Amino acid sequence: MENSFFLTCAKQRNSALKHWRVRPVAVVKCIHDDAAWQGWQMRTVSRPAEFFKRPFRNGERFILDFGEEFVGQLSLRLRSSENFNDSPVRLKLIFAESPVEIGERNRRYQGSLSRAWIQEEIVTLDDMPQLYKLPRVYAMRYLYFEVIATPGKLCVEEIYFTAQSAVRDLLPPLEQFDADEIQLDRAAQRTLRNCMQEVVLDGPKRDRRLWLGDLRLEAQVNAVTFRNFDLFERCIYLLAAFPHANGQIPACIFDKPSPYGCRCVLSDYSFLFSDLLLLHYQETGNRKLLEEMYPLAKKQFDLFRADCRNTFSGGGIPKTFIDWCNFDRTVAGAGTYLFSLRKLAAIAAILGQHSDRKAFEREVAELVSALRAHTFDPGKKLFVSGPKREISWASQIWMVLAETVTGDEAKELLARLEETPEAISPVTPYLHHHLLAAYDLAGEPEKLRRHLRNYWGKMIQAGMNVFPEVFVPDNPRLTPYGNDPRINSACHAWSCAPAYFLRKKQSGQ
Ligand code: RAM
Repeated sequence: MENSFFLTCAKQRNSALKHWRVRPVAVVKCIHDDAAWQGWQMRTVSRPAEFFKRPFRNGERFILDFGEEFVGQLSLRLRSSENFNDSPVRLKLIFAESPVEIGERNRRYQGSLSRAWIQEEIVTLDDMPQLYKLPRVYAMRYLYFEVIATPGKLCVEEIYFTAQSAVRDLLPPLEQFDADEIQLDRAAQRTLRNCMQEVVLDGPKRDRRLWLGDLRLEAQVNAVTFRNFDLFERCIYLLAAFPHANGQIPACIFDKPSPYGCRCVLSDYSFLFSDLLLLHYQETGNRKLLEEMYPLAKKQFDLFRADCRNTFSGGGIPKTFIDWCNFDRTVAGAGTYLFSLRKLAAIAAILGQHSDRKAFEREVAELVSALRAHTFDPGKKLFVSGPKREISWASQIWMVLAETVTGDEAKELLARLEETPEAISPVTPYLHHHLLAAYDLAGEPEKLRRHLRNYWGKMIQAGMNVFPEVFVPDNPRLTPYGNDPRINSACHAWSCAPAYFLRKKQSGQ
């Protein structure tokens, strides 16, 4: 049942968007190149001003590069070369975040999500000349433009994109940033900016939803960059407004045409709500919000307390996300519970709920000993998960974040991981963000910096100007959704870690 008070609070938060006009910076060609990321790269062939001096015939096509990714709407000012319009104009348009979406436009779609996410349109326009604004909002850097049919020849007088976001300008770099860090920071800010719409979207191309787990990482980056806390409060209220019948927060919210909760739940996201609240309180001092949300945050643990205890008897917490790959999530899931329970105890302390705080702290201590006793393999000196005693980066990362191991022990655990090639590696920047957080908490600033430069730096080297949903450097076509990388989201806000870790003061420094 929806909570109308929270919904009203959400609506009271400012969600106005800023709009600005951007124009193409180059005419480019899409070239197949095995050495390029996903097999495609764009090469500049001319400048738009010169290129548009000539008219276009039936079947002609071109690609425009807007220089960086934006989210917004496209406008076309068109006319036919002689004003004799004996038929409509028909165009095919493809809006692309990455070259692969244009390079493989004719390939049969093999993704497992709806192909309606692919940003392509057939547009038929009567009555030349005209200025036409496409009604849909797209996320794009590149525009593919094909003249399917035109009366006479088609003249392109103007093409522009009206970009939109809750924030517009990126912050200048910090003084100490070197050239690589400036690029990492800008791409991270741009990623978050593009996703900051009326709510914070996971990705502006796909799924265009407000996801709870994503929001927590985005809130960290917002705190060191745009500091638009109204938007984040709006998102917190929306998530809280649509609990499931058992009290669990939905994993995501659809905000249009009017907000509603998703049927899907992810228990790790539900626990992490407490960390999101704590950060928001620390940044804004909004105690009222913390008080309003406390019962809901607490409820998430009541729902899974018994499952978490079952971690030690062959069970575990159901439906956790952790990362996009196939692996045993039991230990990592318990880690998210424990990490978040510590945050809930901190909230209880702030709110003066002392008997709650004591109970949570007791539970934390019990869990730490049980996890160490039952899931730490003394021979391997690593945490092992599930009946097959799987070793994954996710388990170790969450055991460090949950402070099951601390100090030198945490450092050694993370170092040992690097020497364990069979450990299942992270797939998404979401889990890589948590690896950076684990390095930070363990007091390993050098490793943090190195990993940030290696992993996110490779995205920049691959030609990206925003950070994607999944990134495995030696598997460019990897997608969690079938077998078609065009469906991946190339601008995904859970990937904007660099701005946070470069701008925040690191522990141990
Ligand atoms: C996908 C999106 C989203 C994430 C969920 C679990 O739909 O990538 O960002 O939170 O999965």
